[in-house]
Amino acid sequence: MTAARAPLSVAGAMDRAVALAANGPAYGPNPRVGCVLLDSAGAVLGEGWHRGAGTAHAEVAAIADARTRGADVRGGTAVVTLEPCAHTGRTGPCVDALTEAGIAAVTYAVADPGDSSSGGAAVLATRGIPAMLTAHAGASALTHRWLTAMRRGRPYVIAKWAATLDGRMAAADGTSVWITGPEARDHAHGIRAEVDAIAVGTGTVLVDDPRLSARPGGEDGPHQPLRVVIGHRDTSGRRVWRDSHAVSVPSHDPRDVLAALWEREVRSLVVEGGPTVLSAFLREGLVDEVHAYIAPVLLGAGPSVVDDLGIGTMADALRGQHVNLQPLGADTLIVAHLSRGI
Ligand code: AOF
Ligand code: ZN
Repeated sequence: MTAARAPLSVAGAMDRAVALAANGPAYGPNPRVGCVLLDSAGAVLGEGWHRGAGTAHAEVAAIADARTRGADVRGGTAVVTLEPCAHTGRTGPCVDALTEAGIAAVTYAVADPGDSSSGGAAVLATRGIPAMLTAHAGASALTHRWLTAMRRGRPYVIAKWAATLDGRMAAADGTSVWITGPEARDHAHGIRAEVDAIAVGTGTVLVDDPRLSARPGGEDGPHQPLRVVIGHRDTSGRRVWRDSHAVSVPSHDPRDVLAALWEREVRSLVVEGGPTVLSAFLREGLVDEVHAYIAPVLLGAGPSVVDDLGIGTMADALRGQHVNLQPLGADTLIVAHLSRGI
């Protein structure tokens, strides 16, 4: 027998919906969404979250959960982290599922920015179901990358590098392995496992022959990002091409890269180097987030992480905001947002 849970306020249910949403995958074309269905006394009737593109949306999952519990959701309130969708995509409109289930009111935390999917709250209102937007910091944080991508019409871009204290990515002789330690490298693999694609230039492929796989904890994870090689040089036979989950974009214009990836439903991208590719994205203002893994190492010579960005004076410097520091073994990860986008 399960113990009866204490009734939830709508705010408490939203906290719960955010926690449920976090169970979904961070990668993929769809956002992470969670939903809790409450009766008028605040008892939980059903809960659900979105498990990725092609699967049930959170609202439909919560209605199905209520059904398996034998709960009657008619007259209930749906508390959902994203505005219910009004479109038929891979699945049907959630506004219809909620209406047919007899839900009487909806509270959501983030408006849907999609061209076809948005407008759900207005549709519900015309059906006599009030749908109220109540912002929630956790829901915004969970959807930040996806929302930025949707609003910009291009993948969310993370520029990642590992460097010495003096900003160098390799020694004068070109050796670059093991600048940072195992904790930093493992963390970077965790980030790879959360995104849709990883890009490097042909130079990096030719010099380092990277696998570009996501190996959190040292093992290939269940989700592998698309491997992207930017540039014109021939890299055939290298490890990136070991299977078909890789693509070449023969251009030096980052906009071409982002357009090609958007077509493939890539919504998040990590750009890992080398300096030419990183600099091109930075110069064009196409980096949303920088992940700099800094090792307590000095080289004094060797290539810098980025080349000339066309910045001649301090007033034009690119400045990070919302900076976060994370110690990783002997190294430090600095995360800085270059644009908020939303
Ligand atoms: C919701 N609840 O759980 C999700 C929503 O291709 P589809 O049918 O999966 O639709 C994807 C779009 O629907 C997605 O881009 C977003 O606008 C919305 N996702 N909506 O009400 C959910 N995942
Ligand atoms: Zn939906």
